[in-house]
Amino acid sequence: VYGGMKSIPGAHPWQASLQVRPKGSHWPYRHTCGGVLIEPCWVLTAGHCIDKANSMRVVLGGVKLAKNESSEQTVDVEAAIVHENYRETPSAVYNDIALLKLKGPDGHCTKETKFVKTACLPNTTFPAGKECTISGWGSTETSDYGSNQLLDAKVLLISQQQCMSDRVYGHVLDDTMFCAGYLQGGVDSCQGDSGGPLVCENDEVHYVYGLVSWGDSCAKKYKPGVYTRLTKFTDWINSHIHNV
Ligand code: 4AZ
Repeated sequence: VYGGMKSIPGAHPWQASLQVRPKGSHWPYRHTCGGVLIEPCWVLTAGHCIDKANSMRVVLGGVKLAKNESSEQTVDVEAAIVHENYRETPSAVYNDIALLKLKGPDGHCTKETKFVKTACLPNTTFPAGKECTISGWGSTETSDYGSNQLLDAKVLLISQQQCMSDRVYGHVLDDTMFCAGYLQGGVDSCQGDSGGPLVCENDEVHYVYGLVSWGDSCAKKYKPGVYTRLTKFTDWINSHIHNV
C-alpha cells in the first residue's frame, strides 16, 4: 500500500496473507498476495494469485509477516477455484477472482476471534466518492519488496464514467471492475496487495466491495487502482461455497 499507515491489530480481521512455496519443498512459505475471509473455510483472492505449481497456505489474524503472533491462525489451502472466465491481457485482467477452500474438519477451518472474523459480501452498490479502506503487505513508496507490517489507507470510489475516460483507463475497463483511489495519485494498492480487500462500511457493517486486481503502476496520477467488483460475483461465490 502506497500512502498507508500501520494497521492496528484486529482492525482488518478478514485480511489474509496468501503464502506459497514450491510443492514438496521445505523452503519457507513466502507472502504472495492478500485474501479475504468470507466464511470460516473460504477465502477470496485474485485469480492472478493462483499458481498451481505451488503449495498454498493462508495466515489470518496477524499484522507482522516475519513474526509468529499468538493471534495468528495458519491454515493449508485444500483447493483453489479460479473463475472460469479469468483472463489476462496486456492491458487488463478480467474476472480476476478465485476462491480458496481451507483445510479443516467440517466447517472448522478457522475460529472466530477478536483478530479473525469474516467480512460480508455486498448486497448493494456504493456511490462514487464513498470512502473505503484498502489493506495489505504489498509494495510501498519506500519498498518494492513490500511491507513486513500490514498497512491500510482510505481510498475513494471513482465513477465508471471517470475511470473509462481516455486519460484514465479508457474502455479496457468493464463492469466487473471499478476504480478507487485518487486521480492526483499518492495513495494506492500495489503489487503484493493483490487479492486483498477493499472494504466499505455501511451502518457499522463491513462489506468487502472489491479485491485488489491491477493498475498502471502504483499511486501514479490518473492511474488509480482497479478492483474486482464483487457485486458482479456474489452468485458465483455463493454457488461454489454452498455446493462444493
Ligand atoms: C500488481 O502488480 C498490482 N495500483 C496490484 C495493484 C495495482 C497495481 C499493480 C494497483 O499486482
